[in-house]
Amino acid sequence: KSSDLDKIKAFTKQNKVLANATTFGKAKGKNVIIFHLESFQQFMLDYRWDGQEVTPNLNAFYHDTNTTSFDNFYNQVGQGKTSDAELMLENSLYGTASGSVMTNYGTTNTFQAMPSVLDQMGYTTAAFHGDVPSFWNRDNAYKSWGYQYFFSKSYYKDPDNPNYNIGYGLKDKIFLKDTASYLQQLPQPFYAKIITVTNHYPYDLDSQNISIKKTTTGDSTVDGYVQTARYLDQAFGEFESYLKKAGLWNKTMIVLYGDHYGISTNHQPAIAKLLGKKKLSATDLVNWEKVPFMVRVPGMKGGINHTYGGEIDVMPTLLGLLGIKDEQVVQFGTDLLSSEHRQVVPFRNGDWVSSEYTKIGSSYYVTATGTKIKPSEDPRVKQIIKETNKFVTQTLDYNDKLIQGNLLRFASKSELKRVNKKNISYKTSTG
Ligand code: GP9
Ligand code: MN
Repeated sequence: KSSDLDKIKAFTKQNKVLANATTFGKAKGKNVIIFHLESFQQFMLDYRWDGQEVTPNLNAFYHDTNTTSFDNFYNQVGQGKTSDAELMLENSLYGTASGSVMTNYGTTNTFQAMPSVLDQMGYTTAAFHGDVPSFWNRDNAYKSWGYQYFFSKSYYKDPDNPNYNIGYGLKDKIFLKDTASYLQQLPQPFYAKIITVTNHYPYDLDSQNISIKKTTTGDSTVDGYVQTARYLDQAFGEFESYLKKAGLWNKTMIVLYGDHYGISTNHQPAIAKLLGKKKLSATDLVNWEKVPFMVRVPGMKGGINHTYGGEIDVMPTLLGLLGIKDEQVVQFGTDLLSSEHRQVVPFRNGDWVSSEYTKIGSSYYVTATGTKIKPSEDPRVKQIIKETNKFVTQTLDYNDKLIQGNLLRFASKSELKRVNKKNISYKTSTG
């Protein structure tokens, strides 16, 4: 019903925050690149192994004076993994409690996604990925989101060459080389999303691409992770030099993010070894869900930002930097750069982290120290936790109603411009 949309609109309006006046529009008119770091976790940044930095190029980007880097940023994916991350980043909507929204609703639902919003501002929009287009139903979901182009595997040179592939698709270095030449041909300003894949479980790599020793936790599903993370880092380094050569580096807002964990918390003994800890606390395990979120805006002073947030907050944050008033019909996240940003990060299972407290199952902790608390012992804490629980439950509940009922279709034409899917085709000449 369209009145259900009104209720949800009222909820997100009420949670909406004021833009940050000093950063609003700092990237206005610039190209945008969203660079997806597959399975890449925050702990890898500045991590040292075997006497070396594992990811020197990403570390340099993390500390670049023009990069704003978030170190309390969490992945919030559910069963939809990569596809949930993509959905959150570009729609500020959560995945559903089970399954993948891109797969189950990507073809039929109405969306108001970054590509279609930027298309209306005169941007060229394109997604790049070295796997077949049907994975996670990307070919259909991207149309619904308004992507003008989707360069999937068959657009690349000799895509089925066994030496060019590993795991789910093209090796990142091979993939990024051709991606860079396509990028240079796009009319500017462009909005481009680039999805890497080599740093994916089971972290296999051909010997010629190995440049660091495996870790020695003794857990064979974990120990190759540093090797593929290093490979991803080198691939990013090469991509960076392509962009510099093409004169794109300083004309582009470059966003890097990790989509979800690479090493699941089923591997606690190995995680403890990687972190050099005897025992892991409950909050160590929540912190394990942190992923990078870094935004480099040429000419804008950056730094490490400690605000608590997650993937749901990316779209409003980027719209602010681009100077686009985010009067989106519905966004469940808020601008991380706004001083009014509510520092609560809901997870898909109903747990949450805030700058003050953390909920795991029915237990509560002080986020900073990991100390377990009994909320009932302090009326102030009890009240905050009650309100946070209410906010998180309501957010996830409204989100699921919106998606399952395809409620955005009830938005008026003036608040949500529809994508004309008939004009979009991702076919190459070879099919
Ligand atoms: C495949 C890739 C993997 O195309 O994006 O998705 P994931 O298994 O990480 O969800
Ligand atoms: Mn993934």
